Amino acid sequence: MLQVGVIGTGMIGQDHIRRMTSVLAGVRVTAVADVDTTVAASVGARIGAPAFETGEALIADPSVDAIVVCSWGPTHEQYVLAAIAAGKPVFCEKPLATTQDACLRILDAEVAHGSRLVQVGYMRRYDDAYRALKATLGTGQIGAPLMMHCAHRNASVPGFYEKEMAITDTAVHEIDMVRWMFDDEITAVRVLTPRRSSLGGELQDPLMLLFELSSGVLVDVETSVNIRYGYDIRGEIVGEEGTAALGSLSPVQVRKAGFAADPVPADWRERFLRAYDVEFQEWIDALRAGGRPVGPSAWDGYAAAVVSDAGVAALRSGDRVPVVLTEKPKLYETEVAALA
Ligand code: NAD
Ligand code: ISE
Repeated sequence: MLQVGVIGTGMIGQDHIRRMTSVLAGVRVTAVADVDTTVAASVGARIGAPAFETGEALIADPSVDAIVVCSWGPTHEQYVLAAIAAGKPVFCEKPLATTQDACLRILDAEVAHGSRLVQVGYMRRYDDAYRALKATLGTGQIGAPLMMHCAHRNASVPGFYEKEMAITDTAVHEIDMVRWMFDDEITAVRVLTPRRSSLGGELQDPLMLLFELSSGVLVDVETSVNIRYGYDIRGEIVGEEGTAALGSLSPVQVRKAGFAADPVPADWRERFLRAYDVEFQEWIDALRAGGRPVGPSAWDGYAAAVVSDAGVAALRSGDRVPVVLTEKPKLYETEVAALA
């Protein structure tokens, strides 16, 4: 049984605790921590796990074999570094850290440790629809890929959400997905700002991002975070001989009064429910089998942060901003993600 401590017991922390306590096999949540100690105490009481005063105390506790970090992005670095220093595996929700310099410090610490400990929560790699899209691309039936059109739509976002977050918090999922989908790196980013939706108040929403890949493939991503009608994730690859797109997720379509309707999920919890389950079960199984994570690595977290930083620079300047990655440490060449 893998004994897990969860740092950050907000929305996604509670959702991951629910899946680790009621859905998945081979895992037990043995500790929780949150800067909001009242929330941590109440979540801990619900599952019979102690709430620690600090994340560092949780990481050091012998009842914790592995750590899940679900606190706010700017706090990820300190907990991931503390987990590496303790030699314990750590699953960190996205983003790995909020700056590329912080990600580099994590890479350095993991490389110094000598083997992988870190996995980043880029769950689209575990989604049935994205996996089927990647498999279809791999068969060659649509020919060589030329472009991909993506949309990332949220019904609404909290008041503290700022325009850069459409890149660093939202489109960062497409950044990781695209690198994985095409086994390629993004080499430059442009960001266009269409007419502003009145539903987002002062927020510059939507945005249109354009990624260039080293193969020449172009990917456009629309982020609309006040779309109201639901949580809608779209993706279509255009190949030389055909196209392939994420399909409808609903097993039922209602036809009534002259309309045919597919339900749209309310939020990420509903849309990626199964992807999160598969992501965590594979993480748990990998740790129990060999002690090392095999999913999205600290390198993937770093690469996403560099592209995301370039996106923010492109948004501010209106220019095309090149993406420059540091040399990939050997550790991430040899410990290849099993999900390639
Ligand atoms: P949230 O605000 O609901 O929860 C975050 C929790 O972290 C809060 O309870 C807060 O008190 C706690 N926290 C803040 N600083 C802390 C610190 N220093 N130490 C311990 N706890 C601290 O936010 P959320 O929506 O659950 O998001 C949390 C993380 O998960 C973010 O990094 C976010 O990007 C990520 N996330 C990922 C997905 C996904 O689809 N993979 C979806 C939502 C959120
Ligand atoms: C949130 O943090 C997520 O990761 C969701 O998947 C994304 O759709 C949303 O825009 C983010 O705020």
